[in-house]
Amino acid sequence: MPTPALLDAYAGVRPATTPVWFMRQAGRSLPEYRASRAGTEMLDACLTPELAAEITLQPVRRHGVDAAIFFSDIVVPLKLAGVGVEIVPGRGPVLDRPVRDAADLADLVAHDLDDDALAPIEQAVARTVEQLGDVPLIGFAGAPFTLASYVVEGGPSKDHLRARTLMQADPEAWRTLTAWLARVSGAFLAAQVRAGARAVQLFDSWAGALSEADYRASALPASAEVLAAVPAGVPKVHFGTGTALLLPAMRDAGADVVGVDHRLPLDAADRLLGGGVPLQGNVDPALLDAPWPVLRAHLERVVEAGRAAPAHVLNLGHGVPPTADPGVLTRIVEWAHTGA
Ligand code: 1CP
Repeated sequence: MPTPALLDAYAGVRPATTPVWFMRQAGRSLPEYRASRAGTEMLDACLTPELAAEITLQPVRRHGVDAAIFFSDIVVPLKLAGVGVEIVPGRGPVLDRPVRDAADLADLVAHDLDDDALAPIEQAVARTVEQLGDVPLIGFAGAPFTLASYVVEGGPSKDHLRARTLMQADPEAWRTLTAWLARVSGAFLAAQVRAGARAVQLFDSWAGALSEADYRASALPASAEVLAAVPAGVPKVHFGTGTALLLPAMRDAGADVVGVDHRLPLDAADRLLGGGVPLQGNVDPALLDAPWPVLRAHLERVVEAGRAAPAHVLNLGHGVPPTADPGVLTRIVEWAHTGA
């Protein structure tokens, strides 16, 4: 059987047609997702194997994308470790007990994630892979810095101020926190690979809030631990937003492929990386709502700039907005595969 185009591209071998998938391709942009989720809390859906598998498969059936990404969330390993966390509709992950002092931290890191607790993840991945045929499944996890932002703030934040304060003010507490997050995120990722995920992506969505020096000193080591939990031979993608200044450091954390948001043209990303690194990205999600000729011209520019890299996987610069027209996503896949 030939290697799927996605895996060739992740290995740095440019396939005949550009592989494409979308971050957050499963989710509220799809009516079938909204129907499947009706009456079920987000984290309950993630922990119900049949439902998680069904939702993972929906965008593959509908759009014909080159990869599935496992339907879950970056806070699922915390939930499985017994931490009080929920995903509040319209808001995002919210913790019962944000980590604000030494007692909060001691309470958090007393939780552990054993392999039994990961059973629903392995079951969901195994079910998904069975039904995917040759389409590869991408497993994912959140990077410790981005997770620490939720854990310290207690919920979504814009500037991640409290997390960045802790990082500087109490490096020892920060190391304890990020080492724990690396362990649970790494276990979550390794479980997905054991059950059949053929590539992984580490989301450090908010890493762009850091300077390169702070990233290298205080975020990279824990991210490297998560990536090191993935067996050799499984390609590792590393993604964040606003990371133009961090791309070489994110590669140095142990990534094989670097994801780029819409702010930086892919040829500039290739130059910053010194060449030789397969890239993923970076269609501006705002253009999904533009007239097709405008979007098509943007797609052409993205793919042209991506030729600077050894290989390129087309994706958005960040997740599919819930308001996106799914027909536009299908059209992007057709365009990537046929040029029409
Ligand atoms: O299709 C897919 O991409 C797989 C599913 C997936 C992934 C990869 C979900 C489902 N979440 C994630 C990762 C995730 N979760 C990230 C990293 C990627 C990114 O930056 O988008 C982050 C930061 C989260 C945290 C999170 N979960 C937020 C963001 C809040 C904020 O700080 O702005 C939100 C809104 C969620 C909820 C969530 N996760 C996933 C879905 C489909 C949803 C929406 C739930 C719903 O239907 O209401």
